[in-house]
Amino acid sequence: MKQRLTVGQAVVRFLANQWTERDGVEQRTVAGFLGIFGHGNVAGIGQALLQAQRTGAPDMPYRLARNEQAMVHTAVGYARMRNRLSTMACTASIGPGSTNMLTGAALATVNRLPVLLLPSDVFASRAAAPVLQELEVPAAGDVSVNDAFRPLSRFFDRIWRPEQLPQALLSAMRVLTDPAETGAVTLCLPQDVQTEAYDFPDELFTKRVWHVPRQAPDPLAVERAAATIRGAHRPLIVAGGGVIYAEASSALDRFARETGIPVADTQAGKGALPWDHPNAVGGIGATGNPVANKLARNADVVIGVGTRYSDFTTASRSAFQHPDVRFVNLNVTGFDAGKLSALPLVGDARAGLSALLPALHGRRFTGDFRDDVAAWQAAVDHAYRGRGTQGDLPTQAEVIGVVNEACGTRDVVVQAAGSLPGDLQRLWRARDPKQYHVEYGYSCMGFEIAGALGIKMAEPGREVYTLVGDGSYLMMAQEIATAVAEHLKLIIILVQNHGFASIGGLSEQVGSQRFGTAYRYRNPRSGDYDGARLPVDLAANAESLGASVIRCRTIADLVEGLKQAREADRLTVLHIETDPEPSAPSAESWWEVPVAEVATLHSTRHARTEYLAGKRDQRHHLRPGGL
Ligand SMILES: Cc1ncc(C[n+]2csc(CCOP(=O)(O)OP(=O)(O)O)c2C)c(N)n1
Ligand SMILES: [Mg+2]
Repeated sequence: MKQRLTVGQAVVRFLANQWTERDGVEQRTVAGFLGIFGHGNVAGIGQALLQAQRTGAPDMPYRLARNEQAMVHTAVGYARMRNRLSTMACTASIGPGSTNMLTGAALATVNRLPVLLLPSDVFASRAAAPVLQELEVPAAGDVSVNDAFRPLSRFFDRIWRPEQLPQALLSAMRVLTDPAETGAVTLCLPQDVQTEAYDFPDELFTKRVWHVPRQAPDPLAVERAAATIRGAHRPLIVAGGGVIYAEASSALDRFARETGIPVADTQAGKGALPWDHPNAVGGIGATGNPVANKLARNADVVIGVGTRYSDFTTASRSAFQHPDVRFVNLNVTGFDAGKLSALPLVGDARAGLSALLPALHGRRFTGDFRDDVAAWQAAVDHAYRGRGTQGDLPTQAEVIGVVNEACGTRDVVVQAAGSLPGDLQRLWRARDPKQYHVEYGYSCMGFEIAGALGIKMAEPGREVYTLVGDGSYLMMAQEIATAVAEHLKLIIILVQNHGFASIGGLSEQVGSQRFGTAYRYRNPRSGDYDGARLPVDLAANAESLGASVIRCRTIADLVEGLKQAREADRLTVLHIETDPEPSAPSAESWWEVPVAEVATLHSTRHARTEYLAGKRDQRHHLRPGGL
């Protein structure tokens, strides 16, 4: 039997019948569509979604976003909250609508998170070429702007003819649901092809379940890894996002308790163990804490679980200083498992930890890190209550402390860029594996509100707090209007410090004197942005988008405001001005940012000397991982 459908209708019907299953639990692979219509998709995918909504079949909800980059962030937030087992499809018009999704595509792929992107494409027929917004490449007739998705996508295809669709859809689903391969999956749909009818075979639309296996690592590799760990004196576990996606917290808890090995976390791994777990030592690396970083410096065997070892995690490869340090990496992706010349354990985090533990034959390590952790937690307490340098302005650490204490165990905090991710990595006390959502693979300004929206869609029962700097807010605040339209409640804490506190500090560190990082009037005399504060009122801006806004002047106002926001049933923005000076204790770590080799400025020359001193601790990590 065949079904005569347009390509748009076939895509929607097919997606409504895709299910992902792990551990016996099924959920929709693509839970809904996010989109913005233009001439590229209004009559194709748009018609198909309308038909679905009007007739109730297939069941495919549609939500209108306000910016295409943002809608990919929303899909990413959704996918991360659902541990990569469910996501959203994003439909965009041709040209700018589609290229606006490029940043989102990169973010999804870097973070190993599934999103299905359906950029519209120029006419396959070319009868009216060039269509509005078509890129014309004189020497290559088959190139469109959508080719820019190729390096950003884990799967890419373009459907020039309807009969190409079935196989492309199956390939797309395979990659989307494979935890080792997943990321942005892009199917380009030319605007005419979307509307063309074809007799699609019935079986394309039968319910299909994509099983996500818990692949166990190779038994021989487990034996080798266990022998390496048994021979260690000071092992350290680095828990990354893979622990959380694999729902391996209980397995890690058991592994850590029974072996006594301390567990440090990365940005994506925070919450893998609760902050007060006896083995938890908190954040590692450039934005970590001194206790985890001291353990890293001295570790002889580092067990990476579900981590991609970003430069923040490895302190630009200066974190691990033991002369004989070796790595054992458990990761579902072979590429990540092999990093730092590790002994690779390719497999699911839960299955891998469960296989590794018995192979250690009861080997226990007696580290003496608890006193250090207690001293560090006292420093966090102090930072939560600390005073700043600028009169009575609250510090960022105080803001984090108040939000942390307001957060219930199941509530979620969201962030992505600026000085907040580092402070959160150091100071946030996570109590649940799904509580901490800092997008730090792409660290994309503007993710905060749009991503939080996806998290709320995935788990409407959880309170979602998103902390957003003024810089990030100015890049992408418009999804407040989307949240308002969808009756989705977020609590947004808008941290106003009049510019880039993070990059301002970094600029100073590299000798660039905070050049071009303040949101102030340009001073005609100095030529710099060191004039008066701008008459910008972001609280009023949020109000204009439909948010309920509370202006907080003091920390006490914020405490009270958070209480009101929790009780409210609508999206609330808490606006607070903070001291731009750093307020979290130092990580006692390093991050490589290169400094000009020659310069006439004294500040640059001084910074160059510091930079070279930091580089002396950088390691290659080429030693084979096994014993
Ligand atoms: C899209 C994007 N552009 C540029 C950057 C580089 N960048 C990182 S943090 C930052 C400033 C962030 O400002 P704000 O949100 O106010 O946070 P603050 O630094 O003040 O904490 C910039 C420009 C980035 N991460 N993302
Ligand atoms: Mg700022």
